[in-house]
Amino acid sequence: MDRIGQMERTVERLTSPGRGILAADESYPTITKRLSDHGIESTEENRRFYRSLLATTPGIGEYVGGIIFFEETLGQKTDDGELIPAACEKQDIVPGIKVDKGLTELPGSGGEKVTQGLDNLGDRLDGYLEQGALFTKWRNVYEISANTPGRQAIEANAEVLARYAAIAQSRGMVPIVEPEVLMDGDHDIERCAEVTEAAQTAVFAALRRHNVILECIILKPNMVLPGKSQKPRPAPEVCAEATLRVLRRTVPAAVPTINFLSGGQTAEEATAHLNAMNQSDKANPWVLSFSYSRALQNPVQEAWKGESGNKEAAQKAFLKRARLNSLARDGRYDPSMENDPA
Ligand code: 5MM
Repeated sequence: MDRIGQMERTVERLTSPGRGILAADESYPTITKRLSDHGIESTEENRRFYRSLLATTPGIGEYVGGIIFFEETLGQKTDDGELIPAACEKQDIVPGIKVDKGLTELPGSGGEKVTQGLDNLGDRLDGYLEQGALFTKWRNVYEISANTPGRQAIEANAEVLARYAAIAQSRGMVPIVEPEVLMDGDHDIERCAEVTEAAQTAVFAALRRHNVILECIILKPNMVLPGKSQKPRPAPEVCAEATLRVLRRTVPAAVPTINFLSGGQTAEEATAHLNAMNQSDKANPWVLSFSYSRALQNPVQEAWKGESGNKEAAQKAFLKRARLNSLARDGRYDPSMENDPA
């Protein structure tokens, strides 16, 4: 299969009915924080056990079409001695890989950040492909304050994101393009909309500049929400309409799918917001699905607690959360379903 055919096939698998993406690609500092929130130590064995538990959850392939991993996981094995990417394929789940190297200061910006990781990226991708990864992820971060993000940070981040996407596509790997406007702060929903629109506009201009094939990307944006400390929270329909308004203004119809990040929302909020978007009466040209990390994994870590005896309970919690988000992907979720047994 040629490069474009390979990417089309991957997009088809990732967008197949009822499915979304699990982000299990936390770098060492992030996974350490996530696990320690549940009293679990981040040892290599705990990370292997945990990510293998996710990938081998019986039946999870019905709701999850792809899992984004951190590079350590691609070489780790399940309890049955099978490489984790191979175990994913058995459930028809496409293995993916986070390829950015985190944030660094953007000189001249007064302290804003830009994502790094372009050096030797092509060579790294060749290795990940050999290990079974068929898609990639790169995340940009935009922090809202009275005067950030500035134009320099918006443009510099868009440029690296587009260069990454072009390199991934040169290897036949589908790039997840993730510009994340953070939820931290006390800004209102309109300010989030304004910044998200500016970031997306710059990203799509840069993708065009670098001849990225829009039909073979996955967009992973934030939802448009008020800052975390704003209370009370607006109704799901308000967030859904604000998010869709920005996306309709900025995202070409050629993009096949938009898989949202959860960004610190509770598991229930992230599901309700996705559901409200899929219930909107205006037609959208893209699939609207999920690529959550915390909103899928928090209940799993809560059930697991780092104890191997809790594996089955943890897998049940994962299956339940993934099923509810699968329903939300089709606008068929109702909060009363939260009380259904796992
Ligand atoms: C925003 O983070 C991404 C989505 O996760 P949430 O749904 O929890 O917002 C996530 O894929 C993130 O990129 C990974 O957890 C990796 O983070 P680090 O900071 O380790 O690169």
